[in-house]
Amino acid sequence: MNSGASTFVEGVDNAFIFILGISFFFLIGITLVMILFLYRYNKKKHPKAVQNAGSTKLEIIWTVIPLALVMGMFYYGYVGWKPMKRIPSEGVEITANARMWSFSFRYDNGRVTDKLYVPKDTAVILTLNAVDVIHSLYIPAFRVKEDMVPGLANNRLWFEATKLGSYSLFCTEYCGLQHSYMHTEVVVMEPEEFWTWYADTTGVALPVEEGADLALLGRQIVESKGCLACHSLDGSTIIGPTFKGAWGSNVPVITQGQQREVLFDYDYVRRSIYEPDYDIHQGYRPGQMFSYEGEISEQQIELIVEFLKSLNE
Ligand code: HEC
Ligand SMILES: [Cu+2]
Repeated sequence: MNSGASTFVEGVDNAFIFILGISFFFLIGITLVMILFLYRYNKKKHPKAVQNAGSTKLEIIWTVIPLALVMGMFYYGYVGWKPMKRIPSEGVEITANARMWSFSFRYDNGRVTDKLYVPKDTAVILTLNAVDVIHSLYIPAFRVKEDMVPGLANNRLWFEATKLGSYSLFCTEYCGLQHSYMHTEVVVMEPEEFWTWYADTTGVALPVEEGADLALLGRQIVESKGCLACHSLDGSTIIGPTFKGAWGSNVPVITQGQQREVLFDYDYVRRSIYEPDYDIHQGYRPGQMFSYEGEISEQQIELIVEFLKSLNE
């Protein structure tokens, strides 16, 4: 286990070990007593059964001891849980967005990332949103987990990381076919390093070097945003239409109840990403794809378009 990766680890692990210890004690204890009784009270040694009726002393013992044990469990559980619910008034605020099937994280200065970057030894307060269905954000190493419910306002989770490194972050609420694709990382950085990274707004606009392979950059966006969970590149239909050969084709769509054909061009792609339900590709259901407004920038759309074009080559 990643011992001590956040301030909650000790509290949660204490409760866990306490309960596990009691369970083991009874597992072994009861098994031993059972074996002992098998031996002691078998028919040869103890041919005549005896009926014992009523014993106040025994009743008190088997009430008081279990009560003490469960109160002990409650105590450790409560002590570990309380600080999680006491969200500090100051900290780094980040909005976590979940959708089928990817996470994205938005910082106050407009940076949007697929991995969660946080400073060490600093309170981090996540506001949890879900666009489509219920997801749940889980960081096992930090011992935090909270459901992400569409429409639930001010749903927050906080933690303070205490060790540098990368840790798994994943969705722990079965949210559809590709639920298992919903995993990413939390990267814990030294505070100075974090603030340098944060202030570096070149990250808001992607640095595209001259001569860079635009189609490849577009492909990386499409992969990291989870588009390929619904759109195939090989002509097959997953949940949405395939991207193969789509560029430049005439798409049969339904727009506000009217059948029409539109050219699969830049404007169509842009509108499909920002307003997916404006045109519905015939044969597909609306309400499957959710708007990426605020999550995918205009510049990223240009790169996605380069990638889609490249599929025709
Ligand atoms: C949850 C599944 C899902 C995800 C994820 C998804 N889409 Fe879609 N997408 C659909 C469905 C279903 C349609 C067809 C219905 C419609 O036209 O709105 C569609 C339609 C489209 C279209 C129009 C295609 C056509 O042939 O008419 C484009 C372009 C598109 N999506 C791009 C993207 C991009 C880019 C991403 C990732 C940023 C993405 N989609 C993520 C389900 C998804
Ligand atoms: Cu999920």
